[in-house]
Amino acid sequence: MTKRALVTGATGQDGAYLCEFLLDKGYEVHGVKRRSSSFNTERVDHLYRDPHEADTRFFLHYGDLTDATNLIRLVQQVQPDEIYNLAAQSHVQVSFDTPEYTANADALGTLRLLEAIRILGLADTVRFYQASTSELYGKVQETPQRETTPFYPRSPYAAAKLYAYWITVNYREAYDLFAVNGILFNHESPIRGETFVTRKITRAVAAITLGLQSTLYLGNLDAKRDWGHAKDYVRGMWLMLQHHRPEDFVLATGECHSVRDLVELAFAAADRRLVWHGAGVDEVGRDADTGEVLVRIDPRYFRPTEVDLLLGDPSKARERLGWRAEIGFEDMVRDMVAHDRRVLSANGFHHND
Ligand code: NDP
Ligand code: GDR
Repeated sequence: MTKRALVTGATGQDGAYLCEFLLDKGYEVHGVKRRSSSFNTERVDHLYRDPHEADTRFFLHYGDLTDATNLIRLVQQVQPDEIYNLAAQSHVQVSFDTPEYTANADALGTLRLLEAIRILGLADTVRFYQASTSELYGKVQETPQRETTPFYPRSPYAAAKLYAYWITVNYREAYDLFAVNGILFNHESPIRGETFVTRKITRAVAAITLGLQSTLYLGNLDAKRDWGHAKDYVRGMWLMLQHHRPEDFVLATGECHSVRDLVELAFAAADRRLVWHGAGVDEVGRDADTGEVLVRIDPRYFRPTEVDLLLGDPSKARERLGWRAEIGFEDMVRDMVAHDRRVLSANGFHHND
């Protein structure tokens, strides 16, 4: 029997990798996309086939996590075996500007989807994955962070995701739903959104080295993250839903780097060596050979409350799921810079922060 998956957030970074992964496994995949005035399916266009063709296994449906009736109809129509809830307003800094919307989509959106499953009487048959996050640890209480580390959210995004985490646990306990939280540490790729710090840096390095941009403006260079590759992490999501019982898992590499390390590495991938001068908001990154200022600080990118350090302990996922991160940080950054150089050489550059 062909398995059927419903993926919210299918047009995002993880959604695109997950849909491809599930199609390769033989699934019929139903993605949810939002109505937009411009095309927003670029990341999954390569998966799409004309629905009139035989053997089509990838479908896109309009939907929104703020629209309960739409979600009920979609779950009813698709009758999925597995639901992956990846849709979210996923930008931490933006959540300080749009806290109510973020709570609506990320917290209540998760509840709406869980309720759709319950109302339709599918709690016995559906398996549900919730995209939880290392941002839950926020002001960290223990390092490295694992499944038992207490949460301390530091943004409207993290607070919304905290609700989503607990409502997922509650539906598992109250209704026996196979519902799990993947507590995923940062994961990136060449199709990462352009305003997250990794992709912002690799695009800027590409643009600077192609002569299309002069300076990269950043916020907190000292923040440290455990950065893995999205391709590895979507495999982990699937493994969680194949496990014999519903449990929450951390996915991480177990290694962390600062934003500063990332900038240096990205420039090195384009054969430019960076040296730092000054301190605080006056700190600059200069080209070691020419002295040209390539990186400056813009306090606009400082967050009202910051998460200083995230480092995950993926032992449980390794032991119980056989999962590990295979793509290393340096290879990933080099690949992202190379990708952005190819894209910008072909299409040019528009500024985006
Ligand atoms: P992206 O921002 O790339 O993708 C988010 C997706 O959600 C997009 O498809 C977006 O649509 C969609 N979306 C946003 N709001 C709504 C809404 N109201 N209704 C329906 N769809 C909506 O995120 P990622 O792929 O990086 O992350 C996937 C999930 O995992 C998110 O929930 C994120 O919070 C979480 N997460 C991500 C981590 C990471 O490091 N990447 C780590 C831990 C958790 P559109 O394309 O139209 O904008
Ligand atoms: P994060 O990712 O907040 O960890 O959330 P992001 O890449 O936005 O920030 C990482 C760190 O870099 C610092 N930083 C900057 N960040 C951005 N975006 N732009 C800058 O100019 C900049 N300068 C420094 C930030 O302050 C921060 O400390 C991501 C998202 O994918 C979430 O959805 C997910 O839940 C978590 O990862 C795990």
